[in-house]
Amino acid sequence: MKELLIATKNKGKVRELADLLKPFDIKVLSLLDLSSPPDIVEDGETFRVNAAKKAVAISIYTGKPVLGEDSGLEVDALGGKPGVYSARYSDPGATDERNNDKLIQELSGVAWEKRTARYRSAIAFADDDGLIDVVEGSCEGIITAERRGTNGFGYDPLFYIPQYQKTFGELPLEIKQTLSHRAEAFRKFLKLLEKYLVVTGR
Ligand code: ITT
Repeated sequence: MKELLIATKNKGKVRELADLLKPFDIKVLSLLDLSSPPDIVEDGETFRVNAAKKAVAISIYTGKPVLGEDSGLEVDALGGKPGVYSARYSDPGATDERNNDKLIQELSGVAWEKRTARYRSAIAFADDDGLIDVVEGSCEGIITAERRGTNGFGYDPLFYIPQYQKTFGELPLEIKQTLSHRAEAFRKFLKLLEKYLVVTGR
């Protein structure tokens, strides 16, 4: 397999997934490289369903093997919100900036020990024969009261990793790539990919 298409328009995801795929001899493309990819309605109730929708829709459209990823943040004090709505938490046209402002506001006054949260990622793999499988990863953290650091994307400046006493906004990409929800799902995806390459002979 010479090419893997990643069914996302999120530059932060493309950067991390392309970096994880660097050791392999695979050209990485994303929806940012296609001129008018179809819109995918992310109306699934789980990360798994939305990831599968992305992978299958883009695989049907291109006829290529596709990785679809759906992810988000579950905050315990908010009953698991924003969850599958993480990208559009503040409003339908949300930005990372406004999403972070809303999260800070919703958690104002909540004690440190009650600010527990986790990122979740589901990675789906599909080709022109349909869905191959979906795998998942998660990463535990604590939501800070203020932004710290400018690395990463999304909620990273607010996502504190106790082991390092730093947020993903402060930690370098190399560390995030060993700990993150996406990295964990990606390690499972690699096993699917290995099997796929053997079975299909691509
Ligand atoms: P695509 O659907 O095109 O992949 P998206 O940004 O809409 O892009 P999702 O629907 O999966 O992707 O939403 C994921 C949101 O969850 C993302 O926009 C961030 O706000 C948040 N998120 C997920 N993983 C994250 C990470 O590693 N760091 C920070 N925020 C993350």
